[in-house]
Amino acid sequence: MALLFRSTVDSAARWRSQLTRLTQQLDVRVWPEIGNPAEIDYALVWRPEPGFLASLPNLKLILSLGAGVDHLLGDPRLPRHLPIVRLVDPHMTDAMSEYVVLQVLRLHRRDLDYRAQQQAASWRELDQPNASERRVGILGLGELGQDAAKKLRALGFDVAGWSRSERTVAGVGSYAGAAGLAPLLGRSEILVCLLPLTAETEGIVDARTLALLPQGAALVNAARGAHLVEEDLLAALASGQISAAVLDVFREEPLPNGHPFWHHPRIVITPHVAAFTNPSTAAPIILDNIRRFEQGLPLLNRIDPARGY
Ligand code: NDP
Ligand code: OXD
Repeated sequence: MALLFRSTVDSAARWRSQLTRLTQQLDVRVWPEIGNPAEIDYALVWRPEPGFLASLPNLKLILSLGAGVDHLLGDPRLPRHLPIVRLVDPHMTDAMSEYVVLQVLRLHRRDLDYRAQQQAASWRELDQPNASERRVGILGLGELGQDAAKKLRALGFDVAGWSRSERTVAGVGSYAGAAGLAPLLGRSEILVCLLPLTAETEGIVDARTLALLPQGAALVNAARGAHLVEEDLLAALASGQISAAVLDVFREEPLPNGHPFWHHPRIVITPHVAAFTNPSTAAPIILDNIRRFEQGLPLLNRIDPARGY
């Protein structure tokens, strides 16, 4: 049995050593040295080139190296008849919640204002609401959104989330479907995007969405760059409708030189690092799914290509 590894992230050596340490039954092949493509049974991939998976004639299972699968479903030649599983790693979920909590606290505690004051050597106390008075809204109440919601709730924030179907998370408000979006936005002083990128969610954070937030609201986007209409954010920041944004993901990555986000005083940028895929914890999860496949057991975290996540 051969497992092909291909990623745009420079992590092949660590993955090879983790995978081979955990199993002797798999012949791990790292792209581009894949040998005979007809021998590949499983593909563990991040952003493979479009058409690449279709070039493996005996592929049985596609495993995403990330939680998101938009990097696969955007391939017009993707072998959609094959099962596709995504990565759900509790350590990655913790990492995303760390990121969300860090950024929500940064916005709540007016860190950007205090940094600007420090630049101006200005000593001035700013108004500070309690966490219980700060309403946080999360777009996407899945694996990541639910965990972030619980951790923000534990810090005392007034949290609600939005999903396709109604979700129950203790102490967290739940809004669902198209009808639930405007009410969720209307109450969100800090909006966090943790949606998958699908045909329905692309461009969801646009001028209309931003206008429905309370004036002076802030945005955290840790999902995908294409959720955000970048010009609309810049316009909303210029008008004061939005007071600040923290962005981990961008339409073009790396964010190009000269992009207006780079030097915007009210935008914080991180380079798509909110939640890393860590081979030491992710490899056993991936191998467990391959074992399940071999034994004919139900796969974990299988995605629905028609739904897009
Ligand atoms: P899940 O599939 O577990 O959750 C997705 C959530 O979004 C669900 O609550 C789902 O609703 C909701 N949703 C999907 N489509 C819609 C829609 N049209 N309207 C309303 N709600 C919708 O995904 P995860 O939480 O595991 O991951 C979310 C995304 O985070 C990933 O797809 C990826 O893009 C991004 N990510 C970013 C990382 C980074 O480092 N920046 C790292 C990891 C992930 P329902 O519950 O009803 O199904
Ligand atoms: C993911 C990511 O989807 O890191 O896992 O963006």
